[in-house]
Amino acid sequence: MKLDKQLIQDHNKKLHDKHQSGFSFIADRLTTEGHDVERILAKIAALQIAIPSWALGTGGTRFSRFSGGGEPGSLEEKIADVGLLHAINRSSGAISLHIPWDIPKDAKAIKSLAKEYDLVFDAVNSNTFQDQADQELSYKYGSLSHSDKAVRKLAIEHNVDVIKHGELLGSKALTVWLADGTCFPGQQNFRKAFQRTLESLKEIYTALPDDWQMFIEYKPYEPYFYSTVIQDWGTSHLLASKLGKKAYCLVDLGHHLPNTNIEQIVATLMMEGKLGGFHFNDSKYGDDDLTVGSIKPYQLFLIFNELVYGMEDPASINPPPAWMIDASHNVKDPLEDLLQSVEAIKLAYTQALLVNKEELEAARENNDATQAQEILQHAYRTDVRPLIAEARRRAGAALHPITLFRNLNVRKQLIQERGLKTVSTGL
Ligand code: LRH
Ligand code: MN
Repeated sequence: MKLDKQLIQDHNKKLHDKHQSGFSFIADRLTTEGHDVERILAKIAALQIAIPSWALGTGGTRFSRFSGGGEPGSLEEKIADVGLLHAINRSSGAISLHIPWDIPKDAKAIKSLAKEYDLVFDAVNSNTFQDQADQELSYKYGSLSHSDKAVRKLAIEHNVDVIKHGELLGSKALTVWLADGTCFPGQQNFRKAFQRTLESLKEIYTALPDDWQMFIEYKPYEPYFYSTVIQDWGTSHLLASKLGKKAYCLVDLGHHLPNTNIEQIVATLMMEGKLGGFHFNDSKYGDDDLTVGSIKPYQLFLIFNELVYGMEDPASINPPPAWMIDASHNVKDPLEDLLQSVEAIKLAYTQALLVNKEELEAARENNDATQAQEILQHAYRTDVRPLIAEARRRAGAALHPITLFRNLNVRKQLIQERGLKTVSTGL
């Protein structure tokens, strides 16, 4: 469904006065505090978040899945939905595909369709955590780490195949997440599993085009519940360091044991120049894949505080990270959930841009924890929503995405177009 720009202008006109007073209030305050509001607005607009192709339908758990209707039943419809999000917030200008869930039958046609919606393709994701219908050898006991060389070969060939699909679409990165692991003590030789995974990744690494990156995503558990071969940032960093300069670590916020200090991991990986990118989501307990910023918004701010520190550090050796969402929608409308997630990422980023880094460094050098918290939370407690809305308005997007999405009855229109029963490939 293509969104008529006039509908966005009409929406913004209705909200203009309320927005203008909120924006001039915060702009004046920040200018008084010495901030360059125009520089901040430019940085907000430049932050583009990639939308996962596997999270445009209703997610589910092993217990149930309650479809909301009007879901995209093809890659073309998925691109249309991401295009709709991008038209509404001009902040979702990329789509991250998962292979084989979203194999482009005609890559050229898919690439030009995405262009129509002003979308590019971010990292492509391989899948060696499911057996395909016609697959002879199973990934039940692993893929790149499997004890059987033939299974490892199959998984390597799949990843090389995914790179080829990505090249045809203009993608520049491969994300490798391995479910490989065990459910019981003694089930696997940890050393052999690591070595086999490294040897397999080396073969995939040689197939990477020169200007590509490989993102190694770690996860402590699920689908296996005793050990996971690539369980934490240290293992991912070890592999990325042994593979070479095109290999990086991918931080999925939901892939950390409770109370893990993720902002410290981000600072360390950035310091090492090995932070490749993110799968943004939020969680209360496990890999819950909830709306970004819905459970731990302060942690997200602290993560962006470390990111901004690294990105503004002239001596930083870390390339610009890949910004991607990885979520699953069990109770919210998938598109509303994604609009809220993009907003939460921009909120945390903008608040982090407001941190007075000189004063914070001075407080830290003086071991003044109280002053350090005052400085951090002054930025965190600043309502930056009018700034993000203004950046959207200037980009021709909606001042309030959720309000526009609902006023236009987008889901109702999608159900009329696609019906109630369409199922979207993915989680
Ligand atoms: C694993 C994961 C990985 C994807 C999958 C959809 O939990 O985060 O990034 O491949 O979700
Ligand atoms: Mn992920």
